[in-house]
Amino acid sequence: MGGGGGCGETRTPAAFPPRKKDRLPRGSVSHERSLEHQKKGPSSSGPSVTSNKSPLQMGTPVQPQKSQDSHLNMVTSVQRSEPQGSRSSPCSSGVVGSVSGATPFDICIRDAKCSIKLNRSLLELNREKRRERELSKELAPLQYLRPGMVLLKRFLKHDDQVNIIKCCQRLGVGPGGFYTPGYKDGAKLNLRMMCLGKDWDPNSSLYGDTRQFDGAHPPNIPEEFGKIVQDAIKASNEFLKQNARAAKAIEEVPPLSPDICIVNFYTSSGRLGLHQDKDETKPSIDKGLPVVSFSLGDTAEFLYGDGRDVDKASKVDLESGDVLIFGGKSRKIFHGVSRIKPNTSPKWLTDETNLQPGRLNLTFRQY
Ligand SMILES: O=C(O)CCC(=O)C(=O)O
Repeated sequence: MGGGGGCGETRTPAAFPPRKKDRLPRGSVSHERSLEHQKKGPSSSGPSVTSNKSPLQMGTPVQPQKSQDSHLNMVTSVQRSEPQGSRSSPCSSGVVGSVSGATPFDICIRDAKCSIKLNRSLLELNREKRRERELSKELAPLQYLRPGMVLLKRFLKHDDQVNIIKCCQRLGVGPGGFYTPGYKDGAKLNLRMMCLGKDWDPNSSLYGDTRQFDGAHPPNIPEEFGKIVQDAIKASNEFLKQNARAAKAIEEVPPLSPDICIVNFYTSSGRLGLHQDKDETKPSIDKGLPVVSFSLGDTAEFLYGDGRDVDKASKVDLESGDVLIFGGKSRKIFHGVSRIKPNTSPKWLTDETNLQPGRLNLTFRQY
Protein backbone atom coordinates (compact mmCIF):
# COMPACT_ATOMS: atom_id res chain seq x y z
CA MET A 1 0.00 0.00 0.00
CA GLY A 2 1.36 3.38 -0.91
CA GLY A 3 1.78 5.98 1.73
CA GLY A 4 1.66 3.47 4.54
CA GLY A 5 2.49 4.41 8.07
CA GLY A 6 1.26 4.41 11.59
CA CYS A 7 -1.32 6.78 12.91
CA GLY A 8 0.13 10.22 13.47
CA GLU A 9 3.02 10.12 11.04
CA THR A 10 3.46 12.86 8.51
CA ARG A 11 4.31 11.89 5.03
CA THR A 12 7.77 12.72 3.72
CA PRO A 13 7.84 15.07 0.77
CA ALA A 14 8.25 13.33 -2.56
CA ALA A 15 8.29 14.50 -6.13
CA PHE A 16 4.66 14.50 -7.13
CA PRO A 17 3.82 17.37 -9.40
CA PRO A 18 0.12 18.11 -9.55
CA ARG A 19 -1.26 16.53 -12.67
CA LYS A 20 -3.95 18.05 -14.71
CA LYS A 21 -6.76 15.60 -14.65
CA ASP A 22 -7.32 13.86 -17.89
CA ARG A 23 -11.02 13.34 -17.91
CA LEU A 24 -14.15 15.33 -18.54
CA PRO A 25 -13.78 19.06 -18.14
CA ARG A 26 -14.56 20.56 -14.80
CA GLY A 27 -18.12 21.55 -14.45
CA SER A 28 -19.53 18.70 -16.47
CA VAL A 29 -19.98 16.09 -13.81
CA SER A 30 -17.88 17.06 -10.87
CA HIS A 31 -18.27 18.55 -7.44
CA GLU A 32 -18.19 21.97 -9.03
CA ARG A 33 -21.13 21.22 -11.26
CA SER A 34 -22.90 20.23 -8.15
CA LEU A 35 -22.02 23.60 -6.74
CA GLU A 36 -23.53 25.36 -9.72
CA HIS A 37 -26.58 23.21 -9.35
CA GLN A 38 -26.91 24.24 -5.76
CA LYS A 39 -26.54 27.87 -6.55
CA LYS A 40 -29.39 27.76 -9.03
CA GLY A 41 -31.63 27.08 -6.10
CA PRO A 42 -33.77 24.28 -4.86
CA SER A 43 -35.53 21.99 -7.23
CA SER A 44 -39.13 21.25 -6.56
CA SER A 45 -38.76 17.73 -5.33
CA GLY A 46 -36.62 16.01 -2.78
CA PRO A 47 -34.49 12.92 -3.20
CA SER A 48 -36.60 9.93 -3.94
CA VAL A 49 -35.95 6.32 -4.53
CA THR A 50 -35.92 4.75 -7.90
CA SER A 51 -34.31 1.48 -7.52
CA ASN A 52 -32.97 -0.86 -10.12
CA LYS A 53 -32.00 -3.35 -7.51
CA SER A 54 -30.61 -6.62 -8.59
CA PRO A 55 -32.10 -9.93 -7.54
CA LEU A 56 -29.05 -10.42 -5.36
CA GLN A 57 -29.84 -7.57 -3.08
CA MET A 58 -30.48 -9.16 0.22
CA GLY A 59 -30.96 -6.17 2.45
CA THR A 60 -34.18 -4.57 3.51
CA PRO A 61 -35.23 -2.24 0.74
CA VAL A 62 -35.05 1.37 1.67
CA GLN A 63 -38.50 2.86 1.61
CA PRO A 64 -39.09 5.98 -0.38
CA GLN A 65 -39.07 8.92 1.93
CA LYS A 66 -40.40 12.35 1.35
CA SER A 67 -37.56 14.60 2.26
CA GLN A 68 -37.89 18.09 3.59
CA ASP A 69 -34.78 18.92 1.70
CA SER A 70 -35.54 20.11 -1.72
CA HIS A 71 -32.01 19.77 -2.95
CA LEU A 72 -28.66 18.47 -1.91
CA ASN A 73 -27.26 21.48 -0.25
CA MET A 74 -23.63 20.73 -0.82
CA VAL A 75 -22.30 24.17 -0.23
CA THR A 76 -22.95 26.94 2.18
CA SER A 77 -22.20 30.58 1.78
CA VAL A 78 -19.20 32.08 3.50
CA GLN A 79 -21.39 34.13 5.76
CA ARG A 80 -22.37 31.06 7.74
CA SER A 81 -22.31 32.13 11.33
CA GLU A 82 -22.98 28.84 13.06
CA PRO A 83 -19.76 26.91 13.37
CA GLN A 84 -20.24 23.51 11.83
CA GLY A 85 -19.26 20.63 13.93
CA SER A 86 -19.79 22.27 17.25
CA ARG A 87 -21.97 20.47 19.70
CA SER A 88 -24.14 22.82 21.66
CA SER A 89 -21.42 23.14 24.20
CA PRO A 90 -21.26 26.24 26.35
CA CYS A 91 -17.50 26.26 25.91
CA SER A 92 -17.45 26.34 22.10
CA SER A 93 -14.99 28.91 20.91
CA GLY A 94 -16.61 30.08 17.71
CA VAL A 95 -15.40 29.09 14.27
CA VAL A 96 -13.57 25.81 14.38
CA GLY A 97 -12.17 25.57 10.90
CA SER A 98 -11.59 27.68 7.88
CA VAL A 99 -10.58 27.56 4.28
CA SER A 100 -7.13 28.70 5.35
CA GLY A 101 -6.97 25.73 7.69
CA ALA A 102 -5.60 28.03 10.38
CA THR A 103 -7.75 26.61 13.16
CA PRO A 104 -7.69 22.84 13.58
CA PHE A 105 -10.99 21.06 13.73
CA ASP A 106 -11.42 18.38 16.35
CA ILE A 107 -13.92 15.67 15.47
CA CYS A 108 -14.07 14.66 19.12
CA ILE A 109 -15.18 16.65 22.10
CA ARG A 110 -11.98 17.31 23.97
CA ASP A 111 -13.06 19.41 26.88
CA ALA A 112 -14.42 17.01 29.45
CA LYS A 113 -15.77 19.91 31.48
CA CYS A 114 -17.85 21.01 28.53
CA SER A 115 -19.22 17.66 27.60
CA ILE A 116 -22.50 16.96 29.26
CA LYS A 117 -21.99 13.24 29.24
CA LEU A 118 -22.73 10.80 31.98
CA ASN A 119 -20.46 7.83 32.11
CA ARG A 120 -22.50 4.73 31.71
CA SER A 121 -21.68 1.53 33.45
CA LEU A 122 -19.67 -1.18 31.77
CA LEU A 123 -22.67 -3.43 32.17
CA GLU A 124 -24.82 -1.01 30.26
CA LEU A 125 -22.25 -0.62 27.50
CA ASN A 126 -21.85 -4.37 27.11
CA ARG A 127 -25.60 -4.79 26.99
CA GLU A 128 -25.73 -2.27 24.19
CA LYS A 129 -22.96 -3.96 22.23
CA ARG A 130 -24.75 -7.29 22.64
CA ARG A 131 -28.01 -5.78 21.44
CA GLU A 132 -26.24 -4.39 18.41
CA ARG A 133 -24.67 -7.75 17.63
CA GLU A 134 -28.12 -9.37 17.82
CA LEU A 135 -29.55 -6.73 15.52
CA SER A 136 -26.80 -7.19 12.98
CA LYS A 137 -27.55 -10.91 12.82
CA GLU A 138 -30.87 -9.95 11.28
CA LEU A 139 -29.11 -8.00 8.55
CA ALA A 140 -27.61 -9.56 5.48
CA PRO A 141 -23.91 -9.05 6.12
CA LEU A 142 -23.21 -8.35 2.48
CA GLN A 143 -25.53 -6.70 0.02
CA TYR A 144 -25.10 -6.60 -3.72
CA LEU A 145 -26.38 -3.17 -4.72
CA ARG A 146 -25.58 -3.33 -8.44
CA PRO A 147 -22.74 -4.57 -10.65
CA GLY A 148 -19.50 -3.46 -9.06
CA MET A 149 -21.15 -2.20 -5.91
CA VAL A 150 -21.19 -4.17 -2.67
CA LEU A 151 -22.17 -3.07 0.82
CA LEU A 152 -20.59 -4.87 3.78
CA LYS A 153 -22.89 -4.21 6.72
CA ARG A 154 -21.15 -3.55 10.06
CA PHE A 155 -17.89 -4.86 8.67
CA LEU A 156 -15.72 -2.66 10.89
CA LYS A 157 -15.23 -4.28 14.27
CA HIS A 158 -15.90 -2.30 17.42
CA ASP A 159 -12.21 -1.84 18.19
CA ASP A 160 -11.46 -0.86 14.62
CA GLN A 161 -14.17 1.80 14.70
CA VAL A 162 -12.76 3.23 17.91
CA ASN A 163 -9.19 3.18 16.56
CA ILE A 164 -10.11 4.77 13.26
CA ILE A 165 -11.92 7.62 14.99
CA LYS A 166 -9.10 8.20 17.47
CA CYS A 167 -6.54 8.10 14.73
CA CYS A 168 -8.48 10.54 12.51
CA GLN A 169 -8.97 12.81 15.51
CA ARG A 170 -5.20 12.93 16.14
CA LEU A 171 -4.33 13.43 12.49
CA GLY A 172 -7.17 15.88 12.01
CA VAL A 173 -5.84 18.45 14.49
CA GLY A 174 -2.26 18.25 13.19
CA PRO A 175 -0.56 19.57 10.06
CA GLY A 176 -2.57 18.69 6.97
CA GLY A 177 -5.61 18.05 9.18
CA PHE A 178 -9.28 18.89 8.79
CA TYR A 179 -10.35 22.05 7.01
CA THR A 180 -13.47 23.29 5.31
CA PRO A 181 -12.87 23.03 1.59
CA GLY A 182 -13.98 26.04 -0.31
CA TYR A 183 -14.18 27.42 -3.79
CA LYS A 184 -12.67 30.58 -5.22
CA ASP A 185 -16.00 32.39 -5.09
CA GLY A 186 -16.20 31.82 -1.34
CA ALA A 187 -18.72 28.98 -1.30
CA LYS A 188 -17.81 26.11 0.97
CA LEU A 189 -18.49 22.42 0.95
CA ASN A 190 -20.82 21.36 3.68
CA LEU A 191 -18.28 19.18 5.47
CA ARG A 192 -14.76 19.07 6.90
CA MET A 193 -12.10 17.32 4.90
CA MET A 194 -8.60 15.95 5.32
CA CYS A 195 -6.54 13.93 2.86
CA LEU A 196 -4.16 11.12 3.70
CA GLY A 197 -1.40 9.85 1.43
CA LYS A 198 -1.87 12.49 -1.24
CA ASP A 199 -3.81 15.71 -1.42
CA TRP A 200 -6.89 16.14 -3.52
CA ASP A 201 -8.05 19.70 -4.06
CA PRO A 202 -11.79 20.04 -4.74
CA ASN A 203 -11.25 23.49 -6.17
CA SER A 204 -8.88 22.46 -8.94
CA SER A 205 -9.77 18.73 -8.96
CA LEU A 206 -6.04 18.05 -8.87
CA TYR A 207 -4.03 15.57 -6.88
CA GLY A 208 -0.74 16.70 -5.40
CA ASP A 209 1.84 16.11 -2.72
CA THR A 210 1.06 19.18 -0.72
CA ARG A 211 -2.04 21.20 0.04
CA GLN A 212 -2.30 24.19 -2.21
CA PHE A 213 -3.63 26.62 0.39
CA ASP A 214 -1.08 26.02 3.15
CA GLY A 215 1.63 23.78 1.73
CA ALA A 216 0.97 21.06 4.33
CA HIS A 217 1.86 17.46 3.52
CA PRO A 218 -1.03 15.07 3.99
CA PRO A 219 -0.36 12.54 6.77
CA ASN A 220 0.35 8.97 5.71
CA ILE A 221 -2.43 6.45 5.40
CA PRO A 222 -2.11 4.36 8.58
CA GLU A 223 -1.15 0.79 7.74
CA GLU A 224 -3.97 -0.64 9.80
CA PHE A 225 -6.49 1.21 7.61
CA GLY A 226 -4.97 -0.38 4.51
CA LYS A 227 -5.29 -3.82 6.04
CA ILE A 228 -9.01 -3.35 6.62
CA VAL A 229 -9.41 -2.22 3.00
CA GLN A 230 -7.77 -5.44 1.81
CA ASP A 231 -9.95 -7.53 4.14
CA ALA A 232 -13.07 -5.82 2.81
CA ILE A 233 -12.12 -6.46 -0.82
CA LYS A 234 -11.39 -10.10 -0.01
CA ALA A 235 -14.75 -10.51 1.74
CA SER A 236 -16.54 -8.91 -1.22
CA ASN A 237 -14.86 -11.23 -3.69
CA GLU A 238 -15.74 -14.31 -1.65
CA PHE A 239 -19.32 -13.11 -1.55
CA LEU A 240 -19.38 -12.39 -5.29
CA LYS A 241 -17.96 -15.82 -6.07
CA GLN A 242 -20.61 -17.51 -3.96
CA ASN A 243 -23.36 -15.57 -5.68
CA ALA A 244 -21.95 -15.71 -9.19
CA ARG A 245 -24.79 -17.85 -10.48
CA ALA A 246 -27.48 -15.48 -9.26
CA ALA A 247 -25.57 -12.53 -10.67
CA LYS A 248 -25.38 -14.34 -14.02
CA ALA A 249 -21.74 -13.32 -14.32
CA ILE A 250 -18.55 -13.70 -12.43
CA GLU A 251 -17.65 -10.41 -10.95
CA GLU A 252 -14.56 -9.54 -9.07
CA VAL A 253 -13.49 -6.40 -7.26
CA PRO A 254 -10.06 -5.53 -8.69
CA PRO A 255 -7.20 -5.31 -6.19
CA LEU A 256 -6.51 -1.87 -4.82
CA SER A 257 -3.32 -0.28 -3.44
CA PRO A 258 -4.79 2.85 -1.94
CA ASP A 259 -2.48 5.84 -2.03
CA ILE A 260 -5.12 8.45 -1.20
CA CYS A 261 -7.78 8.47 1.46
CA ILE A 262 -10.23 11.35 1.67
CA VAL A 263 -11.59 11.74 5.16
CA ASN A 264 -14.84 13.68 5.48
CA PHE A 265 -16.58 14.72 8.65
CA TYR A 266 -20.24 15.65 8.31
CA THR A 267 -22.03 17.42 11.11
CA SER A 268 -25.77 16.81 11.42
CA SER A 269 -26.36 19.36 8.67
CA GLY A 270 -23.63 18.00 6.42
CA ARG A 271 -24.37 16.97 2.85
CA LEU A 272 -22.59 16.11 -0.33
CA GLY A 273 -24.16 16.62 -3.73
CA LEU A 274 -24.32 13.88 -6.34
CA HIS A 275 -20.99 13.65 -8.10
CA GLN A 276 -18.58 11.18 -9.66
CA ASP A 277 -15.13 10.34 -8.33
CA LYS A 278 -13.17 10.81 -11.51
CA ASP A 279 -10.07 12.77 -10.69
CA GLU A 280 -7.88 9.72 -10.32
CA THR A 281 -5.68 8.61 -13.26
CA LYS A 282 -7.26 7.21 -16.39
CA PRO A 283 -5.75 3.73 -15.89
CA SER A 284 -7.09 3.64 -12.32
CA ILE A 285 -10.60 4.47 -13.48
CA ASP A 286 -10.48 2.42 -16.68
CA LYS A 287 -9.47 -0.66 -14.70
CA GLY A 288 -12.39 -0.01 -12.39
CA LEU A 289 -10.16 0.09 -9.32
CA PRO A 290 -12.67 0.46 -6.52
CA VAL A 291 -13.42 3.24 -4.12
CA VAL A 292 -13.65 1.71 -0.64
CA SER A 293 -15.67 3.74 1.83
CA PHE A 294 -15.84 3.41 5.64
CA SER A 295 -18.73 4.93 7.60
CA LEU A 296 -18.52 5.78 11.30
CA GLY A 297 -20.80 7.61 13.70
CA ASP A 298 -24.21 8.82 12.62
CA THR A 299 -26.02 7.11 9.75
CA ALA A 300 -25.92 8.70 6.30
CA GLU A 301 -28.61 8.58 3.69
CA PHE A 302 -26.48 7.71 0.69
CA LEU A 303 -27.71 8.29 -2.85
CA TYR A 304 -26.35 6.59 -5.94
CA GLY A 305 -27.36 6.35 -9.56
CA ASP A 306 -26.49 6.83 -13.18
CA GLY A 307 -26.96 10.57 -13.32
CA ARG A 308 -27.20 13.73 -11.34
CA ASP A 309 -30.95 13.54 -10.91
CA VAL A 310 -31.68 12.90 -7.23
CA ASP A 311 -35.20 11.78 -8.11
CA LYS A 312 -33.80 8.87 -10.06
CA ALA A 313 -31.18 7.93 -7.51
CA SER A 314 -31.36 4.86 -5.30
CA LYS A 315 -30.93 5.31 -1.59
CA VAL A 316 -29.28 3.22 1.07
CA ASP A 317 -28.47 3.89 4.72
CA LEU A 318 -24.80 3.76 5.60
CA GLU A 319 -24.48 2.99 9.29
CA SER A 320 -21.51 3.04 11.59
CA GLY A 321 -19.20 0.16 10.69
CA ASP A 322 -20.49 -0.24 7.13
CA VAL A 323 -18.04 -0.55 4.27
CA LEU A 324 -19.20 0.30 0.77
CA ILE A 325 -17.23 -0.73 -2.29
CA PHE A 326 -17.85 0.63 -5.75
CA GLY A 327 -15.59 -0.33 -8.61
CA GLY A 328 -15.80 -2.08 -11.97
CA LYS A 329 -18.99 -1.07 -13.74
CA SER A 330 -19.93 1.22 -10.86
CA ARG A 331 -16.61 3.04 -10.60
CA LYS A 332 -18.04 6.22 -12.08
CA ILE A 333 -21.40 6.03 -10.42
CA PHE A 334 -22.95 9.28 -9.24
CA HIS A 335 -23.17 9.33 -5.48
CA GLY A 336 -23.71 11.69 -2.60
CA VAL A 337 -25.05 12.13 0.90
CA SER A 338 -28.52 13.62 1.15
CA ARG A 339 -28.64 13.78 4.92
CA ILE A 340 -27.14 12.67 8.20
CA LYS A 341 -29.57 11.08 10.60
CA PRO A 342 -29.05 12.67 14.00
CA ASN A 343 -28.46 10.57 17.12
CA THR A 344 -27.93 7.35 15.24
CA SER A 345 -24.33 6.78 16.19
CA PRO A 346 -23.93 3.77 18.51
CA LYS A 347 -23.80 5.02 22.08
CA TRP A 348 -20.84 2.82 22.96
CA LEU A 349 -18.89 4.45 20.12
CA THR A 350 -19.54 8.03 21.19
CA ASP A 351 -18.83 7.03 24.79
CA GLU A 352 -15.48 5.51 23.93
CA THR A 353 -14.34 8.17 21.48
CA ASN A 354 -16.21 11.36 22.40
CA LEU A 355 -17.00 11.69 18.69
CA GLN A 356 -18.97 14.83 17.96
CA PRO A 357 -22.49 14.38 16.63
CA GLY A 358 -22.06 13.63 12.97
CA ARG A 359 -20.46 11.15 10.63
CA LEU A 360 -16.92 10.29 9.72
CA ASN A 361 -16.34 8.88 6.25
CA LEU A 362 -13.12 7.60 4.73
CA THR A 363 -12.83 6.83 1.03
CA PHE A 364 -9.76 5.00 -0.19
CA ARG A 365 -8.72 5.19 -3.80
CA GLN A 366 -5.71 4.56 -5.98
CA TYR A 367 -4.52 7.58 -7.89
O1 LIG B 1 -19.54 10.32 2.59
C1 LIG B 1 -19.71 9.48 1.73
O2 LIG B 1 -20.24 8.40 1.96
C2 LIG B 1 -19.29 9.79 0.31
C3 LIG B 1 -18.03 10.58 0.20
C4 LIG B 1 -17.73 10.91 -1.20
O3 LIG B 1 -18.53 10.75 -2.06
C5 LIG B 1 -16.45 11.47 -1.57
O4 LIG B 1 -15.61 11.74 -0.71
O5 LIG B 1 -16.23 11.64 -2.79
